[in-house]
Amino acid sequence: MSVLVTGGAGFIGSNFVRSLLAEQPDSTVTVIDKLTYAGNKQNLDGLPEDRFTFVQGDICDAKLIDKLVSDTDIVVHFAAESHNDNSLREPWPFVETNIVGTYRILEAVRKHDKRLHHISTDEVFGDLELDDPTKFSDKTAYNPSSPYSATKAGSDHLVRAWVRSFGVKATISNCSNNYGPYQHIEKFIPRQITNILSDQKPKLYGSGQNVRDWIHVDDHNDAVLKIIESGKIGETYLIGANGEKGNKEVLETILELMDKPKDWFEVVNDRPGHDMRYAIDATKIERELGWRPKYTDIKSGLKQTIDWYTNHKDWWQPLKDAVEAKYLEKGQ
Ligand code: NAD
Ligand code: TDX
Repeated sequence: MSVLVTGGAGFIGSNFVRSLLAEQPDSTVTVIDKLTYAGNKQNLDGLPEDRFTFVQGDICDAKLIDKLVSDTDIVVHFAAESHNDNSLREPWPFVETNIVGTYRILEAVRKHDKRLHHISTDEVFGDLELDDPTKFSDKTAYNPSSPYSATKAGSDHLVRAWVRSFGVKATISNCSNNYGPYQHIEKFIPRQITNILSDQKPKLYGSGQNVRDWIHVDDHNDAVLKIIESGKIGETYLIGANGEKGNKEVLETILELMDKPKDWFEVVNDRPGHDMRYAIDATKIERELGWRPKYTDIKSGLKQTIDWYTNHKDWWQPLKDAVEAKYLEKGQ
């Protein structure tokens, strides 16, 4: 099987490429990645040269995408602008990459009759109240809040329309918040770990009550592999690991694991329009595809992630000052 992975130099995509090449010895992978600020070719170091090709390019480039798609069996589409805070500062790259880029992929898979798996997020459903007993399922109505989640919602709608109108062979997955190695340090968990490693206080938005449903990146990618193997065309699968935790609680666990006092953090300006809570009901993928998360204890997953950032200072230290300067402009 030859697999075209878009956005494979980013956090989830690079972990996916490593898992795929290890678990499916007959597979070959081509990554197309623009190498935006979020992509890093080093994330793909050490992969077998005879089974792996890297192409630097933009998913909005119709000619390039047409050629790459024609040469592959399946496209796994991770490429996106992925950070909510950036989408509040400058929405255009989100519209361009997440919507126009997905359109280009869809037109190419339609022309060449190739299988597509589209990676999306639980944020397309909006948010839940803290005390709401329901969770998101594939029947939940879309109600995105930020420019990021609105453009991801738009991309999901395009995929469904291409399935129904043109018979494109696509599946979609909407996953909850990932954590693990190679996550950009602009995101919550690595930002706080690298703050502590730099002797700076962690930064909590607003009340810290907001809840995210955490999943280890390897569990997300195992689920994606299952969908590629046995997912039903046209279906949407929600991926989550029952990992609901308040931001303050996650931060306190990180502080404890890094031998800092529980209250060694600063409260900073809240994110405008900040979603309160996400929660995934993953029974469909568990029941229909037999997927189960392996990291059921977030504390041990966080410990592994802290160890990774502690041992990979060369990877993140060159980025740290610029990331923090950008947050400081907004009092965050
Ligand atoms: P990331 O920002 O770490 O990586 C995105 C990658 O896409 C980068 O390598 C970047 O260079 C590349 N890219 C951006 N624009 C591109 C373009 N126009 N052409 C080609 N490449 C481009 O993001 P991530 O956290 O790894 O997220 C990957 C996917 O998973 C996204 O679609 C995101 O919406 C989705 N997702 C993420 C999470 C999460 O918690 N991080 C949860 C659910 C879903
Ligand atoms: O410094 C911070 N302090 C803080 O309290 C940062 C960066 C974030 N937060 C809060 C905001 C959120 O409630 O932590 C929570 C997680 O924030 P992010 O890591 O920015 O993630 P989120 O906005 O929830 O979105 C993530 O999960 C869904 C990914 O970035 C998306 O790509 C994915 O779709």
